[in-house]
Order: sequence, then structure tokens, then C-alpha cells
Amino acid sequence: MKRVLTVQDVSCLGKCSLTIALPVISALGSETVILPTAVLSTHTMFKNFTCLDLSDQLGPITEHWKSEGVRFDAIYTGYLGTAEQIDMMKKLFSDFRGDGTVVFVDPVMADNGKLYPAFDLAYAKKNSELCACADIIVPNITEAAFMTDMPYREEYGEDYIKEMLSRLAELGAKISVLTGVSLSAGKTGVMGFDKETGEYYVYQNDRVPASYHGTGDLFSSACVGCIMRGIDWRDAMRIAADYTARTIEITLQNPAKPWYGVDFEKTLPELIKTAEQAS
Ligand code: PXL
Repeated sequence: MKRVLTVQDVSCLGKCSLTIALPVISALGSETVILPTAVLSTHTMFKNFTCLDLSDQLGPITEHWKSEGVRFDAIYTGYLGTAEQIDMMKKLFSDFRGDGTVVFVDPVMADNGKLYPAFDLAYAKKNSELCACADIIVPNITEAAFMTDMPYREEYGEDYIKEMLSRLAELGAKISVLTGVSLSAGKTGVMGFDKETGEYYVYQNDRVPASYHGTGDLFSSACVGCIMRGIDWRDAMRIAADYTARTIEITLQNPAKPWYGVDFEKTLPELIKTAEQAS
């Protein structure tokens, strides 16, 4: 069985980060090892959330794993708390990267043109150092704009996205994927670039008219889970994009839906079936 390490916060209530990554990657058939960077009462879109930084635990936990000779087939980082934690992740990658380890970085820090409440510009720039160490990165357009010094645009054409992908590739990762890319009215999806082959990959599905917290984490977790099943990264992106869109659609049908997250629990069986068929 493949073993995935995922490093993100625990938002106790909120359906994001580890409370999505753990169930989704496990459901796709990989052992999922977690390294919590902080414990928050809720995600940061709630008011008055509590937050306990766990930076001082990261060293002892990973040292213990090293002494046990633990290896990972993938390391997936999501929402991290501080610039110091980014430095810790760079060390963690070099300590645990073995032959074939896939390092997948989702530089979670911003959306809709704005940084999340806990972050500043220095943190945004620091994320480009983390992306430089990755095999695959999956920023949204806002995150990529911060990391590449490009202006954030709500309206754009393919040229803007290609320029952004080229600047992301310069940061260093082999595969750069932009999420939340809309190349025509009513559509949304991803556009990726493989630096080694020079090939682009575009996938667009129908835009579901709603946005929810945690959907980026859902997308990334589904990608990582699919890649661990041996699914090509392009198919993994397509499956994850469809799964995310379908989950938003199902959530919208629930009259009692919580405002803070999506009903991914309802769509997981479909994801497992799709991934099994693609493996
Ligand atoms: O889903 C991204 C995310 C993860 N973790 C925390 C967040 C957010 C987005 O707001 O606040 C704590």
C-alpha cells in the first residue's frame, strides 16, 4: 500500500485541510500519515477562531519517524501557518524524499484576489520557495499571482494563464497546475504545464454557481489519492476537478447544508468508483 504524508492544519470544525485530506486519501486506498501544523477551533473564515501553533512538535515528530526508517510515496503540503513552517517543510522534503517520492505542494494562502486573514505578503513570497522544491504544484490564480508578481485578474485569456504557468515553472516544479481557470463563459477547471515535455493540459467543466471553503483541499486530496493509484497526473486532475464540481452540486441540493464546507462525504463513493475504473 502506498503511504502518503500530508502536512496541514487541523481545523476541528470546518471541513478543510486535514479533515478532508485524511478521509479522501484513505478512501482512495493509501495509508495516510498526518502531520498537523496547528490546531484551530474552526477554519479562519469563522470569527473568533482559536489557534495553537504546533511548530515546536514538527521536529520531534519527524525525528522519531526518521529513527523508525519511515518512507513516504508522496508528501502533500496544504495550509501551513508561518514562514518558519515553510522552512521546516523544505527540510522535511530533503529528509524524507526517496526514489519516486512525489512532492505535491498546494500553496494554500489566498483566493479571489485576497490573502487569507492569517497571512501577509512576505508569507506569500515565501511560498514560492516551497513550490520550488515540489514535483507538482497546484496554486489557484490568486496564489500564483502573488508568487509570480503578476497582477491578479478576474477576466483574462489563455495568454495570461500561459504566462503565469511559465513563471510558475521557472520557480522549479516539474508540473505546474493552475486551478480555478475559466477559459470560456460558464466553464471552470484547470490548466497545467509539464516543464520537461513543454506540454499543456487543459480541462474545463461546467461552473457550478457557488464557492465553498475546503474545495481546494478536496481537489488536491483527490489528485494525490489518484496519483498514488498510478493514474496519470492529467487524468488525476480531471477526476479531481469533476469530483469537486459534483460535490458542490450535491451540496447545493442539501437544504440543511452548512455554510462552511461541502458534503464530500456523500460523493466519496462515486470518487472511489471513478478512481478504480481509471486505475
Ligand atoms: O481550505 C483552506 C484552509 C485550510 N485551513 C484553514 C483555513 C483555510 C481557508 O480558509 O482557514 C485554517
